[in-house]
Amino acid sequence: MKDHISTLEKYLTPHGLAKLLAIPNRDVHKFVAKAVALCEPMKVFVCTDSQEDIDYIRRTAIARGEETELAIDTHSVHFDGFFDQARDKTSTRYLVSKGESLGPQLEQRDREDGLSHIQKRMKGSMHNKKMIVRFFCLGPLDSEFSIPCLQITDSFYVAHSEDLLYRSGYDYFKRLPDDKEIFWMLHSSGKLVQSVSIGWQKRGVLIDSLANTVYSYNTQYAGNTIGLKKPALRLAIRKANREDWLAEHMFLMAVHGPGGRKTYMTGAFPSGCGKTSTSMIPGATIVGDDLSYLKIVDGKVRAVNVEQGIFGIIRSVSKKDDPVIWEVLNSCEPAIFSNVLITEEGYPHWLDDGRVMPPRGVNHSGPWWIGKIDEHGEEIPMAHKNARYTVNLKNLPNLDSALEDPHGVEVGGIIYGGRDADTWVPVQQSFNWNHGVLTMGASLESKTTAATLGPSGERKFQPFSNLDFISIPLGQYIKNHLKFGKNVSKQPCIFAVNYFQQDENDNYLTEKDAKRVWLQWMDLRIHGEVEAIKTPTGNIPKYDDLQKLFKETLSQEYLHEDYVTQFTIRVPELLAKIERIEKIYRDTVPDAPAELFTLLDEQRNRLKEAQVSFGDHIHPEKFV
Ligand code: SPV
Ligand code: MN
Repeated sequence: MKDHISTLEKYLTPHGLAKLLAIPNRDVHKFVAKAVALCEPMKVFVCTDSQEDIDYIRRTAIARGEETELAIDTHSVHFDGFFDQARDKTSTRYLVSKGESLGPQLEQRDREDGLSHIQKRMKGSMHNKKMIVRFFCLGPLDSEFSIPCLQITDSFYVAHSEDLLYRSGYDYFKRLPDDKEIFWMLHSSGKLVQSVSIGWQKRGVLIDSLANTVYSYNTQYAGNTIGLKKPALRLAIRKANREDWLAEHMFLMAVHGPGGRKTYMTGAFPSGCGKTSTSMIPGATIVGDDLSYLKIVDGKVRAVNVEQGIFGIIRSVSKKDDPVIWEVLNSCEPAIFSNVLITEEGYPHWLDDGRVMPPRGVNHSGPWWIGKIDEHGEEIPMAHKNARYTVNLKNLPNLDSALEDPHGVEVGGIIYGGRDADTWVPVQQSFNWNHGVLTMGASLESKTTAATLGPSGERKFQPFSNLDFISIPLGQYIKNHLKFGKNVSKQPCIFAVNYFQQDENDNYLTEKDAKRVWLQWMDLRIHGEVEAIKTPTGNIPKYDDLQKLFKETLSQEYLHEDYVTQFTIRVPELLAKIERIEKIYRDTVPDAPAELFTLLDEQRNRLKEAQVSFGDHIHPEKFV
């Protein structure tokens, strides 16, 4: 104890130390003491919930050049290094004890070896820098969902982003009971040149689940560095596994149905597949766009948004398709833009924003002009495909009133969706909980996107849209979902959607705003107000119901021929998908539940029977 205090006295000012010691939890003092001894910062800033401290963070991010103010002075831009533009999956590893294995799906490293590697990488990493110590709460404050989280970073951009994204928790930490579990995050950007982290070849995100700690170094990209986002999700999945609840990569929103009723739905989509745009769709209200905790309370599933802001993909955000966020991003409400193009006049532009492309500006490659090429002779786009915006949810006019409800909201429906060119129909409902969990959640595939490093457009197994963050053996994770369903008296309905169906010429088969109709149909199904057609893979809408909903929701005519094309059951493609999924589970998931294989087999038999009667591509009304 004494040792920790003397270490802290060496690095903190008396004022900083007083702020830290006002939090009685000794583990907090210990963690900070270990971090300063390792990273050896020049100074330490302990951030409370006060406006003064929070303003200091933003001001310093700008003063140090980690962010630049834009024409609208509440807006700023941050650039990550050219090779540090997305989540790095291969450098993200779970530390495992000797003899432990999380299965072949997850990158792992021996714990002892990993911890000594961290010592090497982070030793002295904050020389000449200021360390920031911040306190947050994941989930609403003072709720059974709350998880306190301490973040240490040397990036004022990271600390500033977290202000917009998370609930400040300094006072909350002061009143924590001694035995409350805390998540711990330590981040250093490493060496900076012109405020950009240059050590990307030696970057890493190491997850030490045993100590509830995540270390991140030599990177600035938010997906690797914002401890409360994906690093904390990985720890939360372990915690949920121990405590029988679910930590998910899911939005949370309310669909507004007939008579003004609200039906809350969660949705799991891989990064870059329409999750954020669905969560803030016109006509609905948003609780969160990325992370949800789900618990069983009085036999019902209740959920909260882990966050209170959005770190959203800005590519394709346009006035026409995304009016809500467009307005927010063009208002004076605080926003951080990252890896966009900034014009000479100080305005952000991004890919597919529906405007004329500026001929020059500054982007993640430095000064940019049309035709600029990289070292391989490839043309550098005007902005990165994974460019982002960071805003607080309270600035959204369609924010749902339940964001801070400590009891969460009751979940009526759960949606799974991926970037799927040729198998699933635009919307279908599972026959029951287990069928949804196993043939939809556990069977999800999606094409890769710019949200992670590596090639885009490759079809990949993406169970529950959560594979990148699952920190327990996959079979165990699936069993937890089955058990969760068994323990609720009122199971939410499970749906699968597909916004990315394509024809043989790669044209998309559905318009972007059709999502609104699929959501309204799900609401009617949850309340038992429309019938459905039972196909081999799930229950699909009837044409008449969709025609009515297209008229009511979008004032559009919905052609019967479009319905037929979109809802055709593509048997060979669906059979091939079952083969792919089954093989992955048989070959690489030794603890997969037996029921998974049974349900996949039943689905295959239903598809084969239908094929015998109706052929390969089956008109949806053949199943009436
Ligand atoms: C995602 O990629 O799923 C995101 C952004 O939500 S990141 O912070 O990179 O995880
Ligand atoms: Mn995400």
